[in-house]
Amino acid sequence: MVLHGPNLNLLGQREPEIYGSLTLGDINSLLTQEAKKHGVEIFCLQSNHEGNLVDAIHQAFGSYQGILINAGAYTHTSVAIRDALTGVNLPTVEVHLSNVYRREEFRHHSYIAPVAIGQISGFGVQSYILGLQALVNHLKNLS
Ligand code: CA2
Repeated sequence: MVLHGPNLNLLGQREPEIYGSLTLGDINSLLTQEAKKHGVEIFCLQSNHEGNLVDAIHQAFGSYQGILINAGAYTHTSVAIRDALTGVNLPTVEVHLSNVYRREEFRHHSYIAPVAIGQISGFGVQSYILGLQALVNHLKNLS
């Protein structure tokens, strides 16, 4: 399951200097193509609402093998999303388009990173592609 958090629906329409010019639809298409190369299926969902993201994480349990998540600003605030990830205990990779460590101090802390396999930040859409590759590789090594 691929989860996109708040405001990521604005991609391609605002702040291209930070987040690039691709839309969320473009990113989902690129991820779908990449997934096919690896013989896996993905389901992509974006929400601006913390509870919806929590619900989606719960629904991933039993239906999906792993989670690729850009929780947007909730990365830095949401104990609820972290608890949901801990609760379902699915392998999770955290991604960010921008390098959060080059930005404001409040973006340097992630509630998700300690419960994720790993984090990829700063490579634009490549962060998602690399994150998907890392997640698939991790899952294939488990089986
Ligand atoms: O770099 C990332 O991927 C972020 O997760 C993006 C979040 C930000 O709060 C995180 O610190 C880092 C913000 C997403 C907002 O996306 C927009 C896209 C276009 C226009 C406005 C916002």
